[in-house]
Amino acid sequence: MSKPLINSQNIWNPNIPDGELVYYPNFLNLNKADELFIKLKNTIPWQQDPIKVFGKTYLQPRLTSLHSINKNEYSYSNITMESKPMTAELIYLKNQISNILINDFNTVLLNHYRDGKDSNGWHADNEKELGVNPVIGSVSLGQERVFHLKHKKNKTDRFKIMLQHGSLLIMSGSMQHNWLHQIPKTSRVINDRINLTFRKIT
Ligand SMILES: O=C(O)CCC(=O)C(=O)O
Repeated sequence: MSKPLINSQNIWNPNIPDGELVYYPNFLNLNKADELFIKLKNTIPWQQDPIKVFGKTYLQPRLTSLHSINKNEYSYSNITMESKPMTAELIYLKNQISNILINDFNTVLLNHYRDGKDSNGWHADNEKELGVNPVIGSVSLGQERVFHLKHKKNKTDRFKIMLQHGSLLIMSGSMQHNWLHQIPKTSRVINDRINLTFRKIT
């Protein structure tokens, strides 16, 4: 897996310490982003898994689906998900990411945030199946949501990115060791959003 090619004008690289992050706001053109949002929303077999928090079981505050080239299981937050096959749209997106980043992603985890009450709590993508310094390619479709990052040790190192429709965020290097990320709830009345995080699971 090589580093993102930082040769386009249309990127944002905040040069954060202890990790690498590059944001491509216009990764997809508007028509393609609209088309993919509708298609994925209507055809992905979304599920809502139970999670255990401090011994109590809740339903995860979003819908998810896991898809893989080679059949894999993936475990996080005490959930083990069985993967389903990649669809044409997921392969299209993986190939589009290859124009920016030569990658060997074999799995994609999709999240559907139905409204502002759906969220994704503070975590790092640091499961051992992802390897030591995982590269994560994260595509956003639909409603813009704020992506928060905070350094695990330096509590004042925090920042936010508004993840827009059709954008791509790439996290790499030691990012998952040193930083946590989240999509918090919002009390604003908002539309739904789909996020796809492409990963390599070994
Ligand atoms: O929805 C997002 O942008 C973040 C998703 C995420 O953090 C994850 O699936 O691990």
